[in-house]
Amino acid sequence: MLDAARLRADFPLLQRQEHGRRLVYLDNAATTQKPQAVLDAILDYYRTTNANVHRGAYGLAIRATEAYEAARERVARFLNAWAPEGVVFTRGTTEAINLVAGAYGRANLRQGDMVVVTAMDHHSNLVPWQILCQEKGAVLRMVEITEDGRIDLSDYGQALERRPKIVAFPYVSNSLGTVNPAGQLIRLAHAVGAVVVVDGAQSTPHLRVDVQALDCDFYACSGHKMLGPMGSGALVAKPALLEAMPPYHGGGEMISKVWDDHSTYNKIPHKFEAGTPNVEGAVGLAAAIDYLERIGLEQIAEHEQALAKAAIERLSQIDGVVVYGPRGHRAGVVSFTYGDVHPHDIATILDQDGICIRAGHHCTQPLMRRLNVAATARASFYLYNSLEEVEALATSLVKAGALFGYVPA
Ligand code: C6P
Repeated sequence: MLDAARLRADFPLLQRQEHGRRLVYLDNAATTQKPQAVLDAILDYYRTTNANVHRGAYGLAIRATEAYEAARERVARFLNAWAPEGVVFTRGTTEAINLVAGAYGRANLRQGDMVVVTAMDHHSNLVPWQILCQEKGAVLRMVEITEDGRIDLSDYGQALERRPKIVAFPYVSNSLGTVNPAGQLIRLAHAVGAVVVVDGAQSTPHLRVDVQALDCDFYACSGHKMLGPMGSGALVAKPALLEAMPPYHGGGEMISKVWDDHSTYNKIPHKFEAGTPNVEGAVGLAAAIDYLERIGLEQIAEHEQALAKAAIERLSQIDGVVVYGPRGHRAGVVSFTYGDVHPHDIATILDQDGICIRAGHHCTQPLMRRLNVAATARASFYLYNSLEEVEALATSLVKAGALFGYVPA
């Protein structure tokens, strides 16, 4: 396992206390904390390089543009993108998926066509497709999940028989921790001619991802879930698809020539980056990637899997606790309920012990309905978490249960 105590020292916020207690931050699927290296990169950018990009003819603006484009190349290398031009900076996964639905989907979907999503999709990979299908008179088909929280491959196969135009799924579920067999799902979807959109919000921070090996068509990710700044993220796409797509937002930077009544558009990726971009976000994201790669994505994945395994074992020993999602191979996300104690009460009580977990539907309401719960409590781990923190979670949870009359087994 990683030396979590040593890594923790890199994160200024984790040196703080909550309610007079050592901070145990277990809400990494929502957002991660930021290492000093990322904070330094952002500050350094503003101290030495800040100017608007792609516009100025002076040295400072040229250096700002270089920093921004170097960040794009860093993201491209990290995910083995087809080309840097295939990396569009966005505010995160949500905006990336909306871009695909709004630009590719609007141009290519016709009445009666089908879009396939799954019952474990985050609202960000569901609502944009709902809006698109409603607008186009297209059919939205939701693939079911199995009892143990995996995509039901037989239902997936049946959905593909209708030859959908677009298939969208999460590589890793934010509510269940399921790591979906992305390569297989993509191959099957391509075999029926579908374009595949992978929601990489929870895979990019935690697994080694190679989009060319996956051979997806669009891949969306969020910088803030991988040690980077809020409001940073990317859509990674096959350049030919981006070339053929109409723009998403109109404005400065995305144009080539503008006449009174029409415009021609810039080359990719700028065609999809209207307005002044989040340069600080891109620079910070590149620094976050440097940090992650120094540790190694394989090592991070292994570390989190060990924490999740320990958490599942430990929480399952507590009478009344139900842990959701697959056993065996999964990501560092552990969703659970404790008898009839409301997950929000669990989170509030744990907070008093300095432990931050998320409670709610995690933006996966269709999934919650299938689990027959309104909400779950969720602990999600990252490279700075430790087995001691898993133990602290369990101890605090038992204390919370006791307040509601539950006695540990
Ligand atoms: N999930 C969570 O606590 P944004 O907000 O655009 O960075 O990411 C959206 C998103 C899309 N897909 C998946 C699988 C996600 O997990 C998320 C964000 C957070 O689980 C906030 S709801």
